[in-house]
Amino acid sequence: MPFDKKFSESLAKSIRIHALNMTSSGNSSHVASVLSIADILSVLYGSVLNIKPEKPDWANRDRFILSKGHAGAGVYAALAEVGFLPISILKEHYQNGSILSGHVSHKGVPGVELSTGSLGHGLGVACGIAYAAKLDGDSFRIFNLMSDGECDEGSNWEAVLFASHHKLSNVVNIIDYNKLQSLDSVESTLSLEPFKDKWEAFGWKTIEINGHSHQDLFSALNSSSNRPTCIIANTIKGKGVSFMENSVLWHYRSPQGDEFEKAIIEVENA
Ligand SMILES: Cc1ncc(C[n+]2csc(CCOP(=O)(O)OP(=O)(O)O)c2C)c(N)n1
Repeated sequence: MPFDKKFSESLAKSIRIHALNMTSSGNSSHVASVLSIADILSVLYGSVLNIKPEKPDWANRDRFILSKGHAGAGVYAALAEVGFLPISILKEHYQNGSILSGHVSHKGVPGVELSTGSLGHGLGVACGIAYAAKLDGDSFRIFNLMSDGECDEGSNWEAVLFASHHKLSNVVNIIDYNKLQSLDSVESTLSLEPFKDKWEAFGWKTIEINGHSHQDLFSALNSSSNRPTCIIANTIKGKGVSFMENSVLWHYRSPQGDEFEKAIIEVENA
């Protein structure tokens, strides 16, 4: 099926609007971290992942892991938009007793493969699933979405070696390269550059793209190789809301009152 860019961009807009509503009504953090990956989630859930909402545990489904689990609101929104969850449940996000916790949880939530939040674990699990799938002769793919700050965790680099050694061609790792962490820039915290060269040196096919271009994302996510693939997606933290873009303030701040209203209007009119 040809890629439907209009559908994909409209899905990303819905994810952004849900994320603003969820973080505002739950008074929770990480809205900018979700806005950063809304386009990536939209292309994955809307056009790439081979999944069946009516059969969330279907054995041959593609696996998706959100390793930057603090952006869980985005995954819940995407799952609701494609039919795994009722849209109405999103208003329970971050409320007492809700299954939709702030950091993404698989407990009772169809479509979520792994609970995350402690950074640095998604890629290792993805590579383990990929290795088992290869041994079993399974054909599904495993996608992991991690943050740039998360690359400071040493556990990832063990997984990177492992995937390359075992030629895990069924793994696609996407890095949300928004250049910001929670309190400062990536560059001043622990520099990653030359980033692409590092992944290449570890034996991964590495593609660098604009992480807000749906067409580029679709092409990169569908590219094949006999090696594991890493997609460095250049993104803007807070993308879509002018006063949240490239600002560390919005890692923890929750959109309330006028700020919430202004943010919704900007995303709706984009
Ligand atoms: C192991 C671990 N250490 C610290 C934290 C606290 N923490 C939450 S988000 C974050 C960093 C945010 O920056 P980044 O990982 O680049 O994510 P993004 O900017 O995409 O939100 C940190 C340190 C954590 N979740 N896990």
